[in-house]
Amino acid sequence: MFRKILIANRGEIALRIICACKELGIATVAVYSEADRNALHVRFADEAVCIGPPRAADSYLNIPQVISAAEITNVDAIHPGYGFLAENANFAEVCEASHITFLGPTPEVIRMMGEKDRARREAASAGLPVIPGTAGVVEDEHAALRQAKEIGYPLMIKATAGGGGRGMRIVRSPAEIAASFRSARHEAEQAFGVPDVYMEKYIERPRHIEFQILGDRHGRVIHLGERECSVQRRHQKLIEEAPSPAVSPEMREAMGARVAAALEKIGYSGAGTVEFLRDAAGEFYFIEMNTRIQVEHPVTESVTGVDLIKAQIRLAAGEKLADVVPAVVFRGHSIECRINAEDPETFAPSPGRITAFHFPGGHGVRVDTAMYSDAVVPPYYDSLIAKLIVRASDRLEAIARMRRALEMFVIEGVKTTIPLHRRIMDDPQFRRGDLHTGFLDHLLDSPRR
Ligand code: MV4
Repeated sequence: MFRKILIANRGEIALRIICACKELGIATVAVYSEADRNALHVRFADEAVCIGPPRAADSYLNIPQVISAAEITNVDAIHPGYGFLAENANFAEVCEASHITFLGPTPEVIRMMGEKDRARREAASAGLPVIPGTAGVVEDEHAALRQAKEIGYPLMIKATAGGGGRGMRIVRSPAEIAASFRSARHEAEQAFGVPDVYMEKYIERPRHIEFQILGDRHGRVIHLGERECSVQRRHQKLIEEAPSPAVSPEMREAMGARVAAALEKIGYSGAGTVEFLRDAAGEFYFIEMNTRIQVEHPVTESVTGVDLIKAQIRLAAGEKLADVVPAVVFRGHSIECRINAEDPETFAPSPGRITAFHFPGGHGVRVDTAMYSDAVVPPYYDSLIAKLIVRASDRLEAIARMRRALEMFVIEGVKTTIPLHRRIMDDPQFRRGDLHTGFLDHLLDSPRR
């Protein structure tokens, strides 16, 4: 087992990883930017190293600085958390070259999944259903028009380097193809430095459902069920839950087994998430894979009882899945609300000093946060300040528990998305579990009762 782990992250996820390390008896090293001197991850780690100025590019994303901190403190592994360096294949390679274990899959698998059209091909050849589309990159406008005819309309143009919805276009007729192809390529080039795009049939009003998986270093992969992540705005999730209201136990076992078998073929190790769109007919289609621990992992922990971060660390140390996760049993329902320091109407970031902070507790309530009264939310990073997670015996009890927990969450000094979450918990469509990726846009457009 590792003696000491460096956590290349900040905020609630850095604290979450420190919790797991403490329980495993592993020493921790925090890294921090000048804006995070008074942060809780610095206080609760055994050691802390300042790695640069506030801007992420100068600190949390600065690979030489992170590796230097790891070498000075003599750690044997680095946990990247989510965001920052978590899906950076070059960083994983530098870790390997420095004889430091990167707590994630191999650089090859990270790279494979980062190229979205390649990920799609690999998923298909490993036996996962994919959306009908092009075999690879679309070379020019003429090829686009020709291949669009085979796929049919509406279709979607997507950036191979994609993510976060950038370089994506919906195309509804042949007349739009050329202009959309050009603008998608331009946007992809601007955003990722790679203009390549591919095309898929467009799925109208899908649900976003993702499967959690864990792989050991002995070739075995298991699934831990799915999460429903359809409540999102501009590709930022707001609410996640497990299980999905749309997935039966039979469907969970059938899809989960397929996902695990596919990822065994690919040679996946560590924690990962396989994202699907589910259309109105109930069909699942692979869209992409995330090779990291995700923000919403706690809802899976709540319904399975598995500590995913501890599992991630033990698996990376070479333990077998049969020992780390002897059996997966699903129980009850869990919901997570992401509480952001943002204006709940405009979603404009609201950094500043938190003048009062009281979070709810009681039966079935978990709060993952690195905030406290008098803490400062810096303007340099994402605006997530707390995750409120509830578990209950069924979905309606979980909603009732979330409602009361949101009422008892006090955050003063910055604006937060708590009022929006309260509105969603009271929405009849949400309460019915009748969700799709356009749900929140629709709610925000409709007049308030
Ligand atoms: C799609 C789609 C419909 N049809 N692909 C958005 C981000 C990227 N990861 C994939 N995305 C989508 N791909 C086809 N063929 C609809 C979306 C999509 C979406 C997906 C998941 C969660 C929220 C979304 C919001 C808008 C569009």
